[in-house]
Amino acid sequence: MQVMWHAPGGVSAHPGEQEGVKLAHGGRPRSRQVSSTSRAVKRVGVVAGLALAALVMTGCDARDAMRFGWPEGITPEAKQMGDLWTWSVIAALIMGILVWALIFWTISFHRANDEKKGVFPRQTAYNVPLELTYTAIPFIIIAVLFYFTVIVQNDVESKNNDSKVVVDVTAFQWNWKFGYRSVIFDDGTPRYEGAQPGVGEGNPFAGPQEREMHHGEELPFPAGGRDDDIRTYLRFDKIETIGSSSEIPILVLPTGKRIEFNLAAADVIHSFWVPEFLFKRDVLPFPEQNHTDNVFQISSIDREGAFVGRCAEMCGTYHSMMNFEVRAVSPQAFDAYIKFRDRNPQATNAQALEAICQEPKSVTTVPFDTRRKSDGSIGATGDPNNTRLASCSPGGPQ
Ligand SMILES: [Cu+2]
Repeated sequence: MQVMWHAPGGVSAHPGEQEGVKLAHGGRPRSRQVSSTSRAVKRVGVVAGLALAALVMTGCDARDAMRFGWPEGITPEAKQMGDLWTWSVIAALIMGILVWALIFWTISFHRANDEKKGVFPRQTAYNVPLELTYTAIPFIIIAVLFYFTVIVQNDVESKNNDSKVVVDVTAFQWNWKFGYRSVIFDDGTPRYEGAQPGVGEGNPFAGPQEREMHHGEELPFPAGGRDDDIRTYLRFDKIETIGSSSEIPILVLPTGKRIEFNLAAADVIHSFWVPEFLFKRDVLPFPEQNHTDNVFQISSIDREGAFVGRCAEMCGTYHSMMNFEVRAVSPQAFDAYIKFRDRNPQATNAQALEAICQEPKSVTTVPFDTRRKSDGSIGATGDPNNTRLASCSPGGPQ
């Protein structure tokens, strides 16, 4: 129903027709109004110019700027997601600019002036074509976004039996364990099978006694106080890399190969996140009972390098330091790495990395001090103003 103004006596009247309204508001001469409008337009121009200058002068190149804050993806799936994000933001910006333009057009060129002042504006309700148009357009926008989202999501979640490397990822408070379940070598030598039934040596999921020993006080036991023997979903492999308070676990992976990740948590819910994969997935204890899809694949890592990995689910005291590193190396170097570790079960991951001429320690993040009763200094020789562990060497060859 169209809203009408009614005079107290029941006689319909436009407010402007009532005496005194015009006088009460006064009014500026038309010339002054035009000059103030052009001033407003100029101001908008200056602000837009400054915003553009800020963008250009911050030193981002165009491709950085077009990612709108996202990291550069290093997998085909990440690139698809990055493109979806970029185009979604562009669509949102076009819509935003259109709306801003309409707002500024209205407030600049449809201000009350002497002629219009006090006159009830023309009403445009019940314009059926217009209403149908602005109902239909958002539906079309949603449908297009939905279509491309589903296409990309299906690709990101797709799995096949073609993985060349299968990795078991185990998250625990507050670190990571990576095991190689199977590897198909690049050089054609027989497939490596590394799965080990049962609890392997170096089990990081020790019972309450060991936890007490390490931390100086008993901690609440996670996973509902269940014992180790019930956590049969946990995977153990011959070659494993376990993070500790003095070493960041480095997950070595080959470039250009399909890789499968199997996720499981030993205690509470964590989340496996490599920002450059533009992907994270929750890591749950008892994944089957919790009805989670704990397996995902990437079709390849497109370049060599070190990429930080993080826990993205608030999982307790040291959640923020629960980091790891993905080290992408050439397929040949990866073959050599697996063979070295297979032949030298006592060797550390750092030694294996050195053996393939890789920086033995993480270069993207550093370990953390787990001691609760810290006096602020790291070890006897530590610098209280530098909280980094003395034993770690960030940086190194990139
Ligand atoms: Cu966590």
